[in-house]
Amino acid sequence: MGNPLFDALFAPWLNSDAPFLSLDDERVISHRNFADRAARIATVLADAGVVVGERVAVQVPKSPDALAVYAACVRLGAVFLPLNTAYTANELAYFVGDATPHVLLVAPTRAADLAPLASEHSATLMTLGDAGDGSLSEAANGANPRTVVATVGARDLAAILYTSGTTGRSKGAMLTQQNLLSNAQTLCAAWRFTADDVLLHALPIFHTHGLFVASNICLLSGASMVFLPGFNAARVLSRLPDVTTLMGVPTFYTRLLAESAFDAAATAHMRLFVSGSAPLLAETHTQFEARTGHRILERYGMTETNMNTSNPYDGERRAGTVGFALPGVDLRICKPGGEETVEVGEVGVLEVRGENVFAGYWQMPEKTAEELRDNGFFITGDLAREDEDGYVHIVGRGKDLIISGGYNIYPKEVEMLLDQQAGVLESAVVAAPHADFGEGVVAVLVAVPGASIDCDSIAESLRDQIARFKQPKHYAVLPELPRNTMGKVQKNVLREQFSAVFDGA
Ligand code: MCA
Ligand code: AMP
Repeated sequence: MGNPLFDALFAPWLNSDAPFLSLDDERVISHRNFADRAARIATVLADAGVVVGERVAVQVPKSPDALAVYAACVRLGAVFLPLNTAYTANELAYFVGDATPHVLLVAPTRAADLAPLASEHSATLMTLGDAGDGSLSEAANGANPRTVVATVGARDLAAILYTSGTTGRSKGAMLTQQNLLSNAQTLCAAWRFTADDVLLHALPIFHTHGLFVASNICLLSGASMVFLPGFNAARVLSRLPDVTTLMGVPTFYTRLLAESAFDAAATAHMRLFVSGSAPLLAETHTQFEARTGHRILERYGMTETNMNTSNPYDGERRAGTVGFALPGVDLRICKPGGEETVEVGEVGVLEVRGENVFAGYWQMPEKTAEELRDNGFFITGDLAREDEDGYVHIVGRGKDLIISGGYNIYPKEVEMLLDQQAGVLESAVVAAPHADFGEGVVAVLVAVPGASIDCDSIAESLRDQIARFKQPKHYAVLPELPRNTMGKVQKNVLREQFSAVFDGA
């Protein structure tokens, strides 16, 4: 059995002095030193009682140690459960209650706030900061590196990543060792990653994009990373000479294009730019090529599936499309509500099947059954069409989802909070085009008869309840919501009505 992920991602480099992470302060951590740190962290987690299959929930700032916690979990056969650092205590309560992790690892600044939650669910609370601080870090400094590698199978869980649900309840996508490994292998080959590559890593490491797509590919190929704490256009520009590849959400590319120094000369040495997590406007693709001479490679994926499609490395990278199904991924476009496929050129619901597709939602068999068919096809909820050359176009979403700067927001979750606010009878949350984030959140409110609505105090009250990126960036009050004859709110009408609120943003 062994430990497939450990054997492929970590074992080959245990004794390598080649650089792995080059940091913002120009410190460089070798593969050997990273592995050693991960092995010490594994000892601390094992001493805390973490065994195969236990969840380790992690909400910490990006740092080499934070990535080493993932490596430690793989060594232990534990289930890594990363959480967006923007989530509030309120949001964390749900994840911890649902996943019942053995360890809850948080930033030192949040320890006091979250201690009651950890104790309520009998989780061991540990802390990890981004400057070598925190109880986990201190314990790891004094721990021996763990030499044992847990034996797990390809079908065993390696990670749970929560994705928001249409009903407002987040679902934990269970990802197996094989899901992660097969996708990393496929992407490494498709995008030609080798040990000579250096990836500029400016994404967060709590979502699929920065964690699995970016980091797993580098680990598998032996490539190194310039590992920045977050995206800052000037910082990215200054480190560009040190790298060969960049992966980002579309906002990275629009922000880089706003920098006049970002041009053909600055990017002449680059091998590859990859975009995903949200639609890249064809216009951005075209502008990028005109400015730099590079064609961005756009790909498409989901938390539940890792990556499904990609534009070709060789061959035409077609603007406004997500390319073709990756090797090993079966893709079909079905008529809504069934399994009958549409004709070429027609829009339908995209379904995918393959080793990349997750094992189901954590403790939600009904939700799993709704979205994962018995024959292995996963219903993505994205609307797509295939053109005559086989390129897949994502044309919309069947699910009521907003994607802002690459982060997902389910309107229902925000509407449920808005509906509880003083004076609010009902609400509708929609997206409006936003030049920086792609889509921005708009809240449309209707007042209880006779009551008035104070949007500023509502915005204030949402502050501690949901992550900042989910909070409406624009509020409007209407006498009533537009409805169709069935009584359903016509969100398309609202989208149209508020389509210009972020003009100039
Ligand atoms: C920050 N803010 C946001 C966002 N980010 N609001 C909406 N959407 C966002 N994405 C808020 C901040 O809290 C702040 O609010 C204000 O907007 C301005 O923040 P700013 O400093 O401009 O933001 P930033 O720190 O520069 O971050 C923008 C970012 C970041 C770099 C685009 O959001 C980011 O790294 N996004 C990547 C997300 C990602 O990795 N997605 C992959 C998911 P205030 O001023 O009021 O406090 S995985 C996935 O989707 C699938 C599987 C896939 O295919 O990859
Ligand atoms: P997540 O829940 O974070 O896994 O987000 C997955 C969703 O992001 C997909 O279902 C798509 O709606 C969207 N997405 C990811 N990549 C792309 C892309 N290249 N173009 C359009 N939508 C994308």
